[in-house]
Amino acid sequence: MAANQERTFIAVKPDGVQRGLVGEILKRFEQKGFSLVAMKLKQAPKDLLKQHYIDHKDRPFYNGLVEYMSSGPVVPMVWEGLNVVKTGRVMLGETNPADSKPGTIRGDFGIQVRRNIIHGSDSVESAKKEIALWFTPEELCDYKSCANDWVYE
Ligand code: IDP
Ligand code: MG
Repeated sequence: MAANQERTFIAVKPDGVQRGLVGEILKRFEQKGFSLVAMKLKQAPKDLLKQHYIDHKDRPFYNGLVEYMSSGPVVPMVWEGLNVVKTGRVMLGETNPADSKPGTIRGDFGIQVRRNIIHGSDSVESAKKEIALWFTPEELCDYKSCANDWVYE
């Protein structure tokens, strides 16, 4: 896999969808230069959300997190580009919006950790797992963005 074909899983959470932030979030990833590989609007079943957050199953906030994530539709997406996992996390900000700098998505649009607008994979390995959990292989579009010739040297 070429380095600039790294992929990450990003999802606008129910609060981000309800607050009309889908376009703003798409805009930030597009303007950065990353390529959109897949996207949908989905009312996620609880089983899927429990699996998505399985690493947190023993945390006190696990059940509340699954309730929050199932409280409305989410917008799961796959983005591609050089270091997109790490850079995506920087663009999101810290887990708690209160600790997130202005200029980040959580820093600009959120206040509380339980309403932090957006999910992003924390490693290439978890990105692979999350993409496989939320999308079928047919839903992932393989194409080269014409902008890549200008985004990368
Ligand atoms: P991340 O989303 O920045 O990767 P994680 O630690 O993986 O953060 O936690 C997953 C999600 O669980 C967070 O995005 C947030 O929605 C929720 N969460 C994390 N910590 C807390 C907490 O202390 N109380 C309530 N919810 C939390
Ligand atoms: Mg996480």
